[in-house]
Parts: sequence; C-alpha cells; structure tokens
Amino acid sequence: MAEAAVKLGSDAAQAELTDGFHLIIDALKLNGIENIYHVPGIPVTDLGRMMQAEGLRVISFRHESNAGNAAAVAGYLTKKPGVCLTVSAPGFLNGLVALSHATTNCWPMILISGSSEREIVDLQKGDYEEMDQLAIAKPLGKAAYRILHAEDIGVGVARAVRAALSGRPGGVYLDIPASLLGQTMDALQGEKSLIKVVEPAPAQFPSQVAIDRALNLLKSAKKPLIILGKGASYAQCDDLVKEFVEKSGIPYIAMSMAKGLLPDDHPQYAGAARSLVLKDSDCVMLVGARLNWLLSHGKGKQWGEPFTKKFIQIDIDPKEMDSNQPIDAPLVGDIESVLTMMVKGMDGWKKPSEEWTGAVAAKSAENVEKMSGKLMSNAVPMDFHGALGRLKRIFADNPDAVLVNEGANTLDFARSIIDMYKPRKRLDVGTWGVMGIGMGTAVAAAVETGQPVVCIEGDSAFGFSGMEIETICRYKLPVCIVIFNNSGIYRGTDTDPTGRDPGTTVFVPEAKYDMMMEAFGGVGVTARTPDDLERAVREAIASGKPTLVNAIIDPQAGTESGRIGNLNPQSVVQKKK
Ligand code: ADP
Ligand code: TZD
Ligand code: MG
Repeated sequence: MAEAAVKLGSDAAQAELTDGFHLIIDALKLNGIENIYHVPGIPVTDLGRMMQAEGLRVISFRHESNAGNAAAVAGYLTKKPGVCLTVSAPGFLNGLVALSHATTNCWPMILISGSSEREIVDLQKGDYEEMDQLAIAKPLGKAAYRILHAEDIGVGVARAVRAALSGRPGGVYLDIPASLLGQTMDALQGEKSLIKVVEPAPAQFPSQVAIDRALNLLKSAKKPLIILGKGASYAQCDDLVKEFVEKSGIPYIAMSMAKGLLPDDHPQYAGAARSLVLKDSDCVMLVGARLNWLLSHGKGKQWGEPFTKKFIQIDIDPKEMDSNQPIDAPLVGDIESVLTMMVKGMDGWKKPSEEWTGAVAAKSAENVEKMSGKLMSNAVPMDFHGALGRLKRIFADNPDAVLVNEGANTLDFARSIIDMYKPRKRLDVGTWGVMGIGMGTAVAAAVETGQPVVCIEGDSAFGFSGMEIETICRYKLPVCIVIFNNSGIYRGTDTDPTGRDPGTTVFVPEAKYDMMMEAFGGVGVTARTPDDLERAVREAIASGKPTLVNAIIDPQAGTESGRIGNLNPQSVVQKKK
C-alpha cells in the first residue's frame, strides 16, 4: 500500500485507507473521550503522538500508577470512562493498581495497554515485554477484552465503554497487540465499523412497591438518618439529592468523598454529631454508600448494638443488599430514578420530631465549639489543628477549589476539619485507603475541572507519587501541594531499638520537599507557622502557579495509623516485654 494512501486525518471520505491507530482514536472520540492519561513507549509511542495530533488531550506521566489513578478519578468526576494508555508487561502491571482501585470505588475507567503478538505470547517464545496481560487483568476489573483485527476496534471500544459505565461502574481492560495498530482497512468501511454507544447507563427505576415500602419505613421512624456516599456524588443529580434531603427534614451525614454534595454548613448536616446519629438513629437510609469497613459494617457499639435499626438502601447493584446488615427496604436502581420516585411520594411529608433534630443540632454545635479553639492554635512547630484551621478558611473563601487529600493523620484530620461546599470537590484515597493517589488525582482534577487544586498530603503519602510534580510543572497546572511534613509515617519519632538504622516509620527530618518543586521551575515555600502557610497557599491559588508548600509539622503530633489504629493487630509477645 502506498504510504500516502493511509488516512492520516479524520476526513475519512477522501482517504482510501485507515489503520488501527486512527480507528482507536476515532472510536474513543466518537464515544466522548477527550483526555488520555499516558506513559509512552513500545508499542504505543506513536499512538500517543497521533492522539495528541488528532486533538485528544494527552497527559504524559512519569509512572503508570499515577496516570492510572488520574484516569480512575477522571471517571468519577465526569461520569465518562477515564482512559489510561500504557506500554506492555511492566507498564501494564503498573497500571493495574489503579484499575483495581477504580473497580473497588465503582468508577468507570479503561486501561488500554499495548501487548506482544499472540503467536509469541501463547508459545512463550520470549518477546520484548512478553506477558499474557488479558488473563492477568480479568479478575481485577469488570471486564477485559482483546482486539485482534482492525475491523473489530469499533466493537472492542464500545464494549469497553459500556462495561465501564453500565450498572455499577468499574475498571475495564482493553488489550491492543502491537500488530493491530498498523493493520489497514478501507477508510469508509472503517468509519462504518465504529460504534457510538447508545445510553450506556440507562435509567433503572425500582418498582412502586419498593418505593412505598421505603417511604412507609422512613415515615414510621422516630430517629431517621440519611447517609450520602460517593455513589450519590458520582450520580450527578445534585439538585435532586438536595430536594430529597430538604423535603425529608432528616439529619444526614456524608461519607468522605460525598462531603459537599450538600454544603457542609447545611442545617441538616450532622457530620459533627456522627457518633450520636450512628448510635441513636432507629432507621438509616444509605444513598450510594456501602456498609463496608468505613461504616464498621453497620455493626457494633458504634451503631448502638444490641439495639437493632432498620435499613433502607439505594444502590444500582442488587448484590450490595444484605452484604453486612439485612436491608429492610432495598431500592435497586440509579439514584436519580429512585429519588425522583421518592420525592413524588412525599407530598404532605411530616418531618422528624424536633426532639430528634434538636438533639442532633445541639450535639453538632457543642462539638463544633469544642473544635474551634484548637483550630486557632498558633503553636510552632505547627500541629495538625493549627495548620488545618488556616486551610479550612481558605476553602471557605474558595469553594470551587478541589481538595485532594491523602495520608493518615493528615487525611483524618483534614476530612473532619475542612468543610466542602460543592459536589465532587473532595478527592481522596477512596475505599481502599490507597497512598499514592495524590499527584495523579491532582493532575486529573486540574485537567477535568479547570479549577484550582489544593493537595493536602502526608509526607509519606506524597512520596508515592511525588515525581509527578514534574508533570504538574510541565503542563503548568494550577496545583498547590501542601506537604504535612512530620518527618514520618504517623509520627517522626520512631527509633530502631538496636540503634543500627533509622526507625521503620521515619524519614530524613524536615526534608526540603520545596526544593524538588524548584528543580522543575515551580514555586517552593517552607512554612513553619500558620501565617506562613496561609499566605503561601493563598498566593498559589491567586497565581495559579504550580506550588509546593513544605509545612513543617511537629513530629510528635500524630497518632499511630490516624483514626484507624484499632485495625492494627497486636503482638502478645511484644506486649509481655
Ligand atoms: P462511600 O465510600 O462514599 O460510602 P461506596 O463507594 O462505598 O461509597 O458506595 C458507592 C455505592 O454507590 C456503590 O455500592 C455503587 O454500586 C453505588 N452507585 C454508584 N453509582 C450509582 C448510581 N448512579 N445509582 C445508584 N447507586 C450507585
Ligand atoms: N501503601 C499503600 C499503597 N497504601 C497504604 N495505605 C499504605 C501503604 C499504608 N499507609 C497508610 O495506610 S497511611 C500511610 C501508609 C504508608 C502513610 C501515613 O503517613 P503520612 O501521614 O506521612 O502520609 P501522617 O500525617 O504522618 O499520619
Ligand atoms: Mg507524615
């Protein structure tokens, strides 16, 4: 075939031939994909280049884990699959943590990896980066597909898009052998072979019987509680969620990433009275939240056991019901459809008694008051409260800014102290509590939303993806990274009892992370006082320049594992010593 005859643009009508490269690009574009999170190399270097040339935005990372985490959270933010493109074997493997993370969090993502030819892989002839990638990816995502022929690219991409978005969203793997990319076919036939997926996540309504059951249960409750989860913020029916909560008059709490779905200063928000509402409520309605470890499986003293509660749950996945506690009123469907029906049935709704809502409000006010003193701390070296008190004000003044948060103490304190005012503004470690989501998440947040991003990072957490500050500087993204530098994991005070090495949880004391940022042309600042910190972050948001603020925190201030130290197993032998 003459080189010139191969289609190199999107004007298919005039060209005779197209090829695998272009068909993949056209199929992704046809399905609304705009951004690709990528690390180049054999066999996908040219695919990345051509994607960029054809108008997709391609963000090249330094490590596939971070590109993958970016794609995963892009899926959460946009309700479209986030796409990560990697090389074969090691690049593919690096992308798998993110694929699993996306699946675990119920976020739509597609991991596309180049691979070796089937003939070589299947007979294990020893190719460059040889691996049976499809087999390995299968158990880690919702689906995994391989495309062998150019004429199947349309089907392959369509299946990946639909699998990622339909039902409970999740990660999908798409295997692209190198030889597929160069395969040619008639351009018109190629164009016809592409599929634009129609209604990948169709509305799913529950029966009226299920709605009536739930409404009756909710009506009969004396102390009802609503728990909003990140499934509800993913659903992007923010006004409807607000209408339902306000019409019901029921106190609600928000799981970490659902914070801000309704503003955290809403009068019905019971976040500051979390212990009280979990313990004393008699009927709990879960809206896109699972009764997993993050809610102590709905069991134990925290939930007021042995007293039993009634549960209502909205979830797109019927298998979620009864996974931890019996669900008295399951509402299987998408949140928008379910809440539309619920709201319709609430005319003349009687709100819960003042006795209940008043008790919750009083407890909230008491706890907020208790906390407010600590947030004024001007101690040097800074403690978590003194530093976060200032950042809390900054977010109140900049409600459009996106907060990325990871660490242990740094995560737990920031989650409870910093209020969010708008939906999908708080992005964090998700269901697994993954350290290393930070910089990938920050890049995706900046690219997908165009808003300023402020990352609040434990110094350990930051280390997992820190090299991507080069990516942030290269693409000139409006990202401000605040490192809570307590010189270690949880604390900076551990020692090796034998005296030979540093303790297992400590780092170089007061490491100068700000100099890393300067190395790439960004702004680096050391902040030792709350005033320094506040000034630096406000300047970063105003300038939009990539900035890293190295906030020096008292190495003694943190506690083991933050708020979840109870999950650590204890050695009996050690205790006896
Ligand atoms: P959180 O960690 O905030 O509690 P989870 O990730 O545990 O939230 O739960 C989210 C739930 O939301 C999942 O069970 C998922 O199936 C569900 N979900 C996701 N999207 C929708 C939707 N559009 N409608 C209904 N349920 C959804
Ligand atoms: N590896 C991965 C991928 N995820 C994890 N969650 C961990 C390791 C274990 N881990 C945590 O759960 S928190 C944490 C680790 C290593 C770091 C805590 O230290 P930090 O935060 O500096 O980020 P604080 O503020 O010092 O507590
Ligand atoms: Mg630390």
